[in-house]
Amino acid sequence: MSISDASDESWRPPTVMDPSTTFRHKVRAEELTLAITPNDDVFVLAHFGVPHFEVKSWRLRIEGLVNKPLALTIDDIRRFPKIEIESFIKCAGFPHDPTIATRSVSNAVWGGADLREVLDAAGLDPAAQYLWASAPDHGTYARWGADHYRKDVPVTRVREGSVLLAYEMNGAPLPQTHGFPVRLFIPGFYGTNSVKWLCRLEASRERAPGIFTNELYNDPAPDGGTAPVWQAAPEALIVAPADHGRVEPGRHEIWGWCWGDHAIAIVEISLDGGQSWQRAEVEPRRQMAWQRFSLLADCAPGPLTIMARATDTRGVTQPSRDARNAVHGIKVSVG
Ligand SMILES: Nc1nc2c(c(=O)[nH]1)N[C@H]1C(S)=C(S)[C@@H](COP(=O)(O)O)O[C@H]1N2
Ligand SMILES: [Mo]
Repeated sequence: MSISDASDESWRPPTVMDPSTTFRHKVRAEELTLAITPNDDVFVLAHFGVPHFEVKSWRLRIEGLVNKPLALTIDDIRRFPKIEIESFIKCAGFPHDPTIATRSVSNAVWGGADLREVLDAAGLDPAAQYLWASAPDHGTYARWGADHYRKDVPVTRVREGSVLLAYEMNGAPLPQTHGFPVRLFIPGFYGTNSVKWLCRLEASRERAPGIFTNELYNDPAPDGGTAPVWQAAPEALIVAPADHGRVEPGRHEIWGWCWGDHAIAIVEISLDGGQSWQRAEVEPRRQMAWQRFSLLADCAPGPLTIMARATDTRGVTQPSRDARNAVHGIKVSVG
């Protein structure tokens, strides 16, 4: 039987979905006070719910355009040199609507094997352009249904390095909800691409078929077609003061986190609904981590709207509205 035969179930272990409906977890922006998000606070998004299977029946299969197909156990993966990358993870938001900003973001240290090395061991065919990454979770999400979760990543990104077969988050084994035992982790790409509960990587000349690559997570492109939701756009999130909170009149530190596939060079803060902007301090980026920005500002009594706007090292700035990375604004009352 061909490995690409859809009826071949051998690529995945017997799986039970629990819960078997969309599972989300998220803390409020003002709770993201630590540079490294504690594991319990890292947001969770699982379209179909959370799959459970026995690790002893789990393998990561690497096949398709490779000279030496592999079926790796967790111990096999741990034998590759372990690398650790501090990186933000940012959800793209609604898979079918790029105009809504959902602002689910966290920052963690991801530990695992560099996929580039694992592909070298499998003898990746130079003709391969994409890696199809599949997981056994299945069911329905909103009005869509699928019998597995599959994304693809360009081989060029994997060759740049630091794309992980991740088995640790902040030094601990991956929690079940975050993809135990192994997930793909692609620093700089939107979270949707970092396939959890990874079971299969297929090297191909073509992009992967399926709703998560063809229908969902595709943005309208200028040429009238669509573009895959891969690299994360620049964005800033205000942590303090808390949205809808109250502060005393006087000087306050306005601060938060900013991130993007490219490092953030500038964050500007507006205290007047976007009419005027002041430059905040932005800390330099460590690896692919989010960066802290801050500004000391005088807050006079009354209602106050605070906005933060990031610009990356290429000069790309956040749109003011109708985008997944639209400028974040909060309202506080001073007095
Ligand atoms: N197998 C699988 N991987 C998945 C998903 C999923 O539903 N199933 N959701 C994706 C989405 S949309 C996001 S934003 C990230 C979230 O990762 P986290 O839950 O560890 O924060 O996982 C991605 N990987
Ligand atoms: Mo997401």
